[in-house]
Amino acid sequence: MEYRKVRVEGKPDYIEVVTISDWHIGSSACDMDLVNRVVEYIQSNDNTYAVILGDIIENGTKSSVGSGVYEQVMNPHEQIDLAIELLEPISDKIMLAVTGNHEERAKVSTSLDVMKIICDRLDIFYAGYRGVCDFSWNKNSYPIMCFHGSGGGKTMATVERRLKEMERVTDSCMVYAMGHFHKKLVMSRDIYRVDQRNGKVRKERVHYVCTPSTMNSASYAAMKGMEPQPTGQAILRLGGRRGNKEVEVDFIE
Ligand SMILES: [Mn+2]
Repeated sequence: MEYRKVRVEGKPDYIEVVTISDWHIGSSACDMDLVNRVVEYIQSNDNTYAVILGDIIENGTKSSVGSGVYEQVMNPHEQIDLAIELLEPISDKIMLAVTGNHEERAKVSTSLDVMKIICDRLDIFYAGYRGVCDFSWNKNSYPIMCFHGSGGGKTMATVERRLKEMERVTDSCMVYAMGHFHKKLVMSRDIYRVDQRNGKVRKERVHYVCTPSTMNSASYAAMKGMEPQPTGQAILRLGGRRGNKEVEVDFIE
């Protein structure tokens, strides 16, 4: 499992981490206006960082599932170029990236790791399928588990289960972040953590966040008999004092 420690400069009251996910660049359903607003938000706000959770490009291929290959407005190579162009102005604020099943399509048939290519071009830390991005300042630490998500998520109950399954992999994170399902879901629960350094047991709130996509995927929702899907991107607002860390979740919509 890849791990990246991000030491935040100064002593801000809070920082923000935008979860960039499921842009599906190249799909006719991609809301480019929303994508541009997400980039603009990250670029223009101080103490605002980002992580990439995958499915940045649509990457429809001849062998990929569904009719996406016929519904994309540019080919995968053009999608990679556009993704790099869009991410370039904020690349120094993107602290970690994981790949999604749409990038994986190229790997399955050609071995090419599209997300690695994008990250190498922009000098972004690439964690492969999953990784922990740990923001720390003011002697506080906020580890965020980043994973694209996998499998079907037709109901909210499935998405909830998938989010909580991440905690079986690594149980010490403060936020478990996922995309993939194109659903908006924010949950939290309190647990006691053993603080061996201070010889205490501390209550801590664990957060589970599924960020929606930037896709107006009405036809997909119709085909699968699902309710209309929301669009947007989650903002994790990390703050609070030592021993009383706080996480709030907002959305760019
Ligand atoms: Mn996906």
